[in-house]
Amino acid sequence: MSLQNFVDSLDGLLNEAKQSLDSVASSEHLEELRVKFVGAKNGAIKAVQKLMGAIESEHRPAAGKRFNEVRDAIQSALESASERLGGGSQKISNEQLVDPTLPGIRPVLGQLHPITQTIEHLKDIMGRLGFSITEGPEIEDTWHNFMALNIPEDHPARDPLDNFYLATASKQMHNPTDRDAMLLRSQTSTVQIRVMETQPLPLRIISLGRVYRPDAPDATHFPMFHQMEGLWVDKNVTMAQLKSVLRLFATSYLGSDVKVRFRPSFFPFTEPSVEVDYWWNNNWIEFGGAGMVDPNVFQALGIDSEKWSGFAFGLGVERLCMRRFGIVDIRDLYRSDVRFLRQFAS
Ligand code: FA5
Repeated sequence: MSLQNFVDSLDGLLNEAKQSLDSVASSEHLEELRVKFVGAKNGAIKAVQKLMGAIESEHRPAAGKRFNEVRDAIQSALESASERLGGGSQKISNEQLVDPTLPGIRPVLGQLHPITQTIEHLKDIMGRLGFSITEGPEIEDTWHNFMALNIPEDHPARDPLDNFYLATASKQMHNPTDRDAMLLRSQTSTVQIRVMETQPLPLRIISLGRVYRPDAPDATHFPMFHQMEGLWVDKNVTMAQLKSVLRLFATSYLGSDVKVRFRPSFFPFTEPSVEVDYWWNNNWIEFGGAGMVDPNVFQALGIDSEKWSGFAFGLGVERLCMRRFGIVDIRDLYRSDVRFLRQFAS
């Protein structure tokens, strides 16, 4: 076959393809034309390509060059026809995907739980009164939870019905009188002991954290709650200072109109001891206990009670939070109902 005849066949094919593709009016017809001209098996371009083998070898490079040009020209004519018919079947423009006139979606912002907000607030107030912040473990031994706090073996506070004693790998059931029996701490007063065991005197600390008691839940009780423990040990610390600190704290946190009442009470680790009430909703509500550190506690830790004196207090964080936010039922704090919690924006 001569080069000229081959080129004529190619040009004829290109003309035919262009004419058909210029007038194609549907995607179905376009697909038929694609198969007809460039189909992998029986496309017309394939048939012309086969003719190349019959061309004299010296003209084959020119024939190949022309063949490629025509094949590319048919390919781009197919693409233009496809675009003219709407960009093929699947192409959708970004403008079609996004409707900028729709209202935006407001992102859901989290916020701090009211108890977390309260803890931060209490730390802030007590920090300004010169107290530094310490922490202690929630799983305790009976030494820190009872013995060192002068709570004797037969004291009802150690009863298994009033505490969450733990089973450990070595023991299924702990005898509550064992020094190494473990329990979920029932009060943050454990931290008083841990601090006096490890830190040099004088000291002025608070510790905020969870405590656990098998109390039946009601409006003011929950089996897990938080306490703020305070401890001030120095030379000549007095009961008058204890009362001043608690009054200052109450007015800073609850407002200058808050009424504070101290009632004589008993705790094994303080002497004398008081209970602290604040006036709320036409009622006196007990917020915590306090007192002067009992000399027996100092002695258990090897501290000279003739030289050092101190006061300690433990306040219920939930009850403070409830007083400030006007929450009447402690259980609402732990229902995890975001409709309720969202009211207390931080
Ligand atoms: C104590 O826990 C003592 N450790 C406080 C103390 C510390 C006295 C230092 C002296 C020196 P009490 O058991 O009264 O005391 O608890 C203190 C406060 O925790 C209570 O006044 C109350 O506000 C809160 N509280 C007690 N039980 C619950 C409970 N089940 N749910 C919520 N708050 C509670």
